[in-house]
Amino acid sequence: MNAKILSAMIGYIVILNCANISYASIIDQQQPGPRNYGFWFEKDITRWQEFTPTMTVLDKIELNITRWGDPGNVIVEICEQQGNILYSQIVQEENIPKDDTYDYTSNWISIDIPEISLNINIPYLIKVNSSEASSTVENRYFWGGVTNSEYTRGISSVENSWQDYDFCFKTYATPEPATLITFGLGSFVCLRKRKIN
Ligand SMILES: [Ca+2]
Repeated sequence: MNAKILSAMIGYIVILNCANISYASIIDQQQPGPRNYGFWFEKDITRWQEFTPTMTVLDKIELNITRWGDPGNVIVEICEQQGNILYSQIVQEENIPKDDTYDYTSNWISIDIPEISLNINIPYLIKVNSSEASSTVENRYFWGGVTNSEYTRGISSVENSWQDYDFCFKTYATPEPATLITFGLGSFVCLRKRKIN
């Protein structure tokens, strides 16, 4: 048997077997920073960042958050543009590192999402607010972001006054096994055709 065909067949079998295991998710959309400005949020002040996925299975997001004092828990939502909430999670205050120095030290907080399906090339929103009103500046959350951001697949909630600002975020998606199987079959057929020709 031709070595190329044999190796393609082995690759095909490996890919088929891989379809039965779970894949590590990879970053789809992001404004990774570094943060150079942030906006505070509280119970009645919600901030949002728009993103437009290129992959369908969203399974994690990360947000760049600064916490001063004890501002309550963070409420994170993934929403459709029309407002429908696809997913909502409360992140407990104690799971968000505190900036004791009040110098806007920020951290990436990670929110695992039980896989939800998104439509590619359709914009969605990540919305953030908190469970408590921020009565003093010493007890407040800030979502870090970037001025003159080059992320072009979405705008932020402060777009009207801060054009080209985007909040720092990362969306993670799981590659779909079907895509890999199709790729595997395609490679096999291509190599076979090459041999026949
Ligand atoms: Ca943008």
